[in-house]
Amino acid sequence: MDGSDESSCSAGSDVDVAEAACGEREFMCFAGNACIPALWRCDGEPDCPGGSDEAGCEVEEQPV
Ligand SMILES: [Ca+2]
Repeated sequence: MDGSDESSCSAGSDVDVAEAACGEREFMCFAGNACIPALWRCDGEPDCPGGSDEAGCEVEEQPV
């Protein structure tokens, strides 16, 4: 390794993240890099791959 594998990673990450991230009113799924409207989070229906939009909710988890 001569560090060349890192050359395109860290530089300008702030801009890249902002560009790739979801909007302020959107929630980014943990899997699939998918964005869903924030209102869809914790609405009781899985919208993200794997249902990660429901997994991070602070509401009571359903037993089943
Ligand atoms: Ca949902």
